[in-house]
Parts: sequence; structure tokens; C-alpha cells
Amino acid sequence: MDDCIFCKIIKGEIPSKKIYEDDEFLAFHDITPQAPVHFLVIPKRHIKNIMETESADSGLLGRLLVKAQELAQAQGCSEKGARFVINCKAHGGQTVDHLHCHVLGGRTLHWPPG
Ligand code: DGP
Repeated sequence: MDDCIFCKIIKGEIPSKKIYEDDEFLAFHDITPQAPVHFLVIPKRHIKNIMETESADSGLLGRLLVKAQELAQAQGCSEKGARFVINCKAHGGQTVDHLHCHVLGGRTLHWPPG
């Protein structure tokens, strides 16, 4: 997608602080961190949001979550845990229309969210 910020990050057209990359996923620090640990894990394939996925995407979604938890542990969240968030569309608070999983940690997070 030509006008997608995250596709531009994947292509290197917009800089990011990468923490992980392979053929399928990219992880990078969020530009407006909401916790001491706050990074995003995104598929390189442009998928607009979680509601655009189907059963054929089960493997990708499973690998995305496993990668997110591995990176959370690598970022120091093993002992006290972290939060894994996927916002979807307007009511879900999604602002970038490219599927992404937020990983937040390093402090106690409140529940319910606002
Ligand atoms: P969401 O609201 O769930 O769509 O989260 C989008 C997140 O993406 C938000 O926390 C800020 C982050 N973000 C937006 N633009 C950029 C960018 O250009 N670089 C980085 N690193 N993060 C960005």
C-alpha cells in the first residue's frame, strides 16, 4: 500500500527503531511510547486490521503472537509480564490501518482501558 505509514517503515522509506525483522514480520519501538517498553509487531504483508483476516491467516497470526511474546521477554518483561493489544477500526482506537500488535510493559497498566 503506497500511502501506508507502516508499509513505508517496512520499505525503509520512514526510519524506525527496529528491534526485530524476518521475512514475515517487523518489530519496532512505538513513536509515542505509553510505557517503558512499547513496541509494535507487524506483518510485512499489508493487512488492514484483524477483521480483515480469515482462517487462512491462522498461521501468520499465531506466529505474530509468539514473536510478540518472545520479544517481550527479550525486552525484559519475563518476570512481571506485559500487555498485548490489537486495536481495530475507529471504536477500537486504531489509527494506522496496517495490522499491528502493541506490546506494552515495564510498568503496571490499568484496566479497564479508557
Ligand atoms: P493504533 O492506535 O493501535 O493504530 O496504534 C498506532 C501506533 O503507531 C501509535 O501508538 C503510534 C504508532 N506510530 C504511528 N506512526 C508511527 C511512525 O511513523 N513510527 C513509529 N515508530 N510509530 C508510529
